[in-house]
Amino acid sequence: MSELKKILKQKIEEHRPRTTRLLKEYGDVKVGEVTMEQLIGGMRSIKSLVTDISYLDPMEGIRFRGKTIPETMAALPKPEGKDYPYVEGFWFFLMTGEVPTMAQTKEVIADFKSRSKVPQYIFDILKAMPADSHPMVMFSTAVLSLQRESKFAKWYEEGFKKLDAWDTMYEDSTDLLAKLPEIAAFIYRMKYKGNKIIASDPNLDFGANFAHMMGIDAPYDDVARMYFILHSDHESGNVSAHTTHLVASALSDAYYSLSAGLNGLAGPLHGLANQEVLRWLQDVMDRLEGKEPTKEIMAKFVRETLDGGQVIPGFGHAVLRKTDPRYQSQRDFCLKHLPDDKIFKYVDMLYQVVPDILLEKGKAKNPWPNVDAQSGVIQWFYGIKEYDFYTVMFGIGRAIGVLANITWDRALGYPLERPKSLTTDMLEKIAGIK
Ligand code: HAX
Repeated sequence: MSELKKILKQKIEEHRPRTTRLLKEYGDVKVGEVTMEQLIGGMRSIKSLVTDISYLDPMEGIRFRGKTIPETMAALPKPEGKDYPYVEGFWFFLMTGEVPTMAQTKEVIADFKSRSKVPQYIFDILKAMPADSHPMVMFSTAVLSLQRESKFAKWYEEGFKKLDAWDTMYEDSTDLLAKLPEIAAFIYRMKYKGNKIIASDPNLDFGANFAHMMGIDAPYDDVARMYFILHSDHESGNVSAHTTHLVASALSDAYYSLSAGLNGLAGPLHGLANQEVLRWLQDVMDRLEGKEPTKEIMAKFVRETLDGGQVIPGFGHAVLRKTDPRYQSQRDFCLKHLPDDKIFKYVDMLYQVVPDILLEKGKAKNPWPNVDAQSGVIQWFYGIKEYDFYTVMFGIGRAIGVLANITWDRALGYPLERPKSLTTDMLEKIAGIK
């Protein structure tokens, strides 16, 4: 071990008890407007962001522009014979707060098509990356590499008027969103399907074209629509939304901002949890060598994971205090389309087993499943068994919400975000520790 690292290790070990003590013994002490616990513990519940695009109630779950998930799905225009709305209509709805007519939705579909062509250099960059790069690295790199197309960045160089800034931000956001399905499907087919790329079909809408480029038949087009809408927005404080907003607050354009947000989404405590659920279940199945787990066996694996100091992916939430309605919505889909699927049954068994164990352990504030517990099952059923790709699809959905948000950030002229930090010495002084 280098001298630097040795000293660092010693300093960390010396410092840790100070932070733990502040948190455990002085958590309720006020530091300005907030408590010590909020300051050290990840800013939970501090009201410090504004958005009108979605709101997350801890007990009810998400509302998009004031509508619950079922209300949103029912209100928006759908392709004929399909159960889920056009993504393009949802984009209109998130941006404006108004439910679009079919004609308005069709106009957005045409607009997306005119913006959807991905420049060849993006494919070249993706092909040049190491084949074992995580698909989220590829996705984020592609988004960042598109930055040279930014209309906002060019406009800024030519002279900047604060209240007009939303215009080019909107243009960039729409340009970028329209390209994401093709970029994602390219990554999937290049990485997992022997580079057999399927060309985009200009006659299809956002969800159907994604399904087509992935090479998966109906009803996967509807799965894609549902998945993108459900994952779009979860108010502003979650890591991906907050990161996108924070980076955009420096007047970085939509490409820089979304790429940063995607990097946050790729964390296992956030969007990567959907792949972790499948990885965890696969491990259980491997260890059982094909035998079906009983509830007791499943409980044993859950306890083993917790005793090993790991979290149970797909359970818990920083804000929600009940089962995530996005989980419920996907469960309803499973009950309709894949009620007998083996993995669905295992996930359902986890629902019966995990909350009681988390409650018994007494640590997690919310023992109930979140969006990520159920989403991988659906993808697996329709043939996407490469679970490290799941977060990329989450990323397409999340882009809808965060890009709408940063367009509004510019429109309302929100300033650079810059909270204040203190030192541990200062906190100990406030706590009255000698
Ligand atoms: N399994 C085991 N322990 C858990 C847990 C879980 N599923 N959920 C929370 N806990 C633990 C926390 O790790 C924490 O322990 P420490 O005090 O030792 O650090 C304690 O319970 C209190 O945590 P909390 O206040 O209930 O939850 P947080 O707000 O700190 O964290 C998380 C919320 C979502 C990160 C957490 O519940 C978790 O790690 N869940 C598993 C990962 C996951 O599913 N993430 C996806 C969340 C939804 C999302 O963002 N999707 O993108």
